[in-house]
Amino acid sequence: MIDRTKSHYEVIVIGAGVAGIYQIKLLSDLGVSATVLDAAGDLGGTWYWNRYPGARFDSESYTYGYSFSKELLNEWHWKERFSSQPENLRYLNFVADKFDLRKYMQFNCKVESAYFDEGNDLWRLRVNDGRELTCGFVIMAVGLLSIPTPPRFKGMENFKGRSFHTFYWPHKPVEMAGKKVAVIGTGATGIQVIAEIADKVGELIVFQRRPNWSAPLNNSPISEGEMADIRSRYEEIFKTCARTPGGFEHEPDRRGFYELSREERVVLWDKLYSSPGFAIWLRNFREIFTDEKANAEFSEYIADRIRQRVKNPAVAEKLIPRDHGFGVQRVPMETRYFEAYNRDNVHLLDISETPIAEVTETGLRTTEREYEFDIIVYATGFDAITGAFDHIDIQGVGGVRLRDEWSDGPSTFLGMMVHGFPNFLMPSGPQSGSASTNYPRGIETGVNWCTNLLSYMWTHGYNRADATFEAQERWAAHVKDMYSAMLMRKAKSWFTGYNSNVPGHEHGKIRYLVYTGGAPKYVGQIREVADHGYEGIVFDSGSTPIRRGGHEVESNQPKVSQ
Ligand code: NA7
Repeated sequence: MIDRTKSHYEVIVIGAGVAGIYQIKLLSDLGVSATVLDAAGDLGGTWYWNRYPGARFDSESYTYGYSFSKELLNEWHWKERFSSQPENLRYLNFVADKFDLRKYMQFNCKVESAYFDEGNDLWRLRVNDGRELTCGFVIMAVGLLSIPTPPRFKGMENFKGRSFHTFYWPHKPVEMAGKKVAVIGTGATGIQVIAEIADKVGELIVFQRRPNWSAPLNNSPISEGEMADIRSRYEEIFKTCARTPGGFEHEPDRRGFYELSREERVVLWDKLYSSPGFAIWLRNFREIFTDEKANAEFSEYIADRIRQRVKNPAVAEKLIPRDHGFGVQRVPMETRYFEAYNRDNVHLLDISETPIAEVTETGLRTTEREYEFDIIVYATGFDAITGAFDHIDIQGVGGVRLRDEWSDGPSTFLGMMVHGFPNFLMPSGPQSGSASTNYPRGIETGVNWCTNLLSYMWTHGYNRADATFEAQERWAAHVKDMYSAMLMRKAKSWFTGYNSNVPGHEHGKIRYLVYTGGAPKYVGQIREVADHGYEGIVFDSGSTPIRRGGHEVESNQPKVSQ
């Protein structure tokens, strides 16, 4: 007989970042016996780890905060339109303390394996401190970009100076004045860090393999008066986010690209170039995402902007991407990034011409020559979206390993469940809406849906929920189908599963990692599944009552609105 009353917890949440904090808030509201495990020394996820100079939102701060509590919205003052890492971490701590959530969290707890005990409908989790913890449900709030991927250069261990991946930027300030610094990588992270440190270091050499399209963030402070105005409009702001594809305030320009003259298009683009945040990407014509010719014309417009900002024409040309158009990869937003290359102490090295051959004791050697450095910064990205799953030995029914199931790319039901892995929920899993949306907007949707599913199970006395193979196949096919209209399907980017530092993730074989149909469509579909009694999920009943905070109680839980 199934006896879950002997489990340590009803629910274990893995990850104390943006999703895990909200998830434990809802579980604590329901009085469920639950804990959050995180490998880090404290809460915050992405905002705990990424302490590199220049780390900040590209989302408008007031669209990034949680929307679930009016009181919280009224209490928190976002100081900048695009808030920086220290402030973001303060915010998450403020939320955890305000709702007294820290008591549910266990830090320095790295989950090494999770195994589904079929006889008991229990998950058995092995933690790095030697404990085995059991629970009825596992909720994977592991983040999208939480497994950093340093390069695999020969001799990396020999370097005598300081070197780190941006994710592991030291907690104590790094002395940079007068230092010779190398930055490897020019994605969103590299672009933020380069722009921020250019005038603070002795010498900076940027090792660029491929440039990225990038445009001004146009950040500004938020005064008390402006914050009061934002507070009065929160409801409207979140409504706007809910109806836009990316979950931002930015809505696409619905005029047809080809209905306007070139001059009229440029009027819009001039305006967008000086507008804040992702406007340049998401308020643009929709054809930018789907039509090669429209995309090429706009990319050339941005290329001219780069040429105007970079004094040395040869350097400017190197900063202009040739292998992809604007916006088919995630667009990094920048603050005086291109101007950094006008400084005498900043040099751009094209390592597509002269690749890095090895790391030496004193610096880096390319195929051309050797360079000496005090500090080497690896801004080389992440094993995105599935990496955090692959790093835990997850075994479902019949001992099947999730990492084996996903070796050629993930297949999920709604991005939140995997067939053969019962009671295993992913509020921001691969193929979910969260992965391609303003993250907190996405995870609120995912966490609400997962919590409602749990409440439904508790109400009906179900012990086990598993997505059917057919439902999963349909979802995975739908996700793949959504990619077909998008230019991004061809991109060498983490959205398509590319990462040159992870074996098997080389360019050429697409992984359908994110839901590209837009947030409203995604929310509509997951809501429909719930409204139809969770069609596509098979439930099993057992005789054991559900554990709440150590008590066995009957359940009739209220729903969280989707
Ligand atoms: P990205 O966007 O994956 O960028 C990684 C960068 O590092 C990119 O320019 C890569 O060049 C470069 N890279 C990676 N490995 C190497 C090696 N081995 N040698 C040289 N250059 C390398 O990661 P980010 O951290 O910048 O951004 C990730 C997300 O975080 C971002 O989209 C935001 O959502 C937040 P490549 O393009 O592979 O030639």
